[in-house]
Amino acid sequence: MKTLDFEQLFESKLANGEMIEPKDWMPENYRKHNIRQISQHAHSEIVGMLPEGNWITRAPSLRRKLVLLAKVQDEGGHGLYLYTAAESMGISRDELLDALHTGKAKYSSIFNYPTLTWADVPAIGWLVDGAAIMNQVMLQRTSYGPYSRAMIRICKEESFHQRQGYEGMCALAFGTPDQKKMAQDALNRFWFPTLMMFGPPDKESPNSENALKWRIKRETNDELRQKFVNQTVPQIDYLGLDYPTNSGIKWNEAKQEYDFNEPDWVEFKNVISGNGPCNKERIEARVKAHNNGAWVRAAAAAYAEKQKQKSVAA
Ligand code: BYC
Repeated sequence: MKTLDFEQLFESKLANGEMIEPKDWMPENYRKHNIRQISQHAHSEIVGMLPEGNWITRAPSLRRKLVLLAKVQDEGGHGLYLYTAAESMGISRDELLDALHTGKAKYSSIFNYPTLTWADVPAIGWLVDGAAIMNQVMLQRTSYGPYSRAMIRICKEESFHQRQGYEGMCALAFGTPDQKKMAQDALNRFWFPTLMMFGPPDKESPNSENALKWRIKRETNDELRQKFVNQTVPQIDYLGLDYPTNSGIKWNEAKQEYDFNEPDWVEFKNVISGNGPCNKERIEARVKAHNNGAWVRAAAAAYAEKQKQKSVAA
């Protein structure tokens, strides 16, 4: 087949809502776009383990410790599914991790903020996992098969994460006055960084046009941000917490949705350029974990080689 025929086949698959699979022909820019997004997503999962992992030893009860441990492990698993999906596009795990460790690849801005009190753990489950699901539900129908299938599995686990977070917020918000104060403080600090997770406003989002054309994304950054606010404000009301200062949250009767203030996009640009409160600390922790894990990778590779030799000999 000529390239033109391949291209027509690719376009017709997209038009018919069919998945693009690893062995299918695809435009080079489609491949690069997916590698960028899927790997950024994978990096977000494994860097996202750090701020919460920090609280495992200090969880207030055995039950909370078990749940948090399971959640953080799930995130490691999500990273693995996503790295594997990215690798199916012809890039190696080493190249992907090297890009993270040298600061070439991005990961979600949210994980460059510190977790200062225990209330930040349920707030992350509620808000951060809530925002992640809002985005990921659409990604279950993304056009690249391995990414779509990874997202279906991840979404199931993220739903559990979101619920455990909200349940933890209920325990604090309906607890003692000091616990309620902690919950309020966590909401105040995480509100705007969570809104940033959806990416810059549509008019300043260079990747959205191709992402929508290729059905990698099916909804825009602004559409998802609005959906998230509409879903989350009634949850704040139920908790009996105040809206964060300067959030501008107000019901708009005509539009049947909540108005809200945009986050500080200058702060966002700073954070994704490596200058957020915890960027340096996060990358240092990742590089240290990677170096400490060298012996595990070497042992796994030696075992795999031995198994291969055995099967050739048999
Ligand atoms: N943080 O053109 P745009 C999770 C970058 S966490 C950092 O709109 P796009 C979890 C963007 O990469 C959630 N960088 O880009 C939860 C681009 O730069 P490059 C992780 C960001 O790709 C709990 C530039 O800004 N989820 O799951 O169309 C615990 C312009 O943006 C951010 C995903 O990654 C950001 N917030 O849209 C543990 C979902 N926003 O690459 C883990 C998959 C934008 O051109 N990703 N940038 O240099 C996506 O859906 C999209 O990539 C985004 C951005 C909506 C994030």
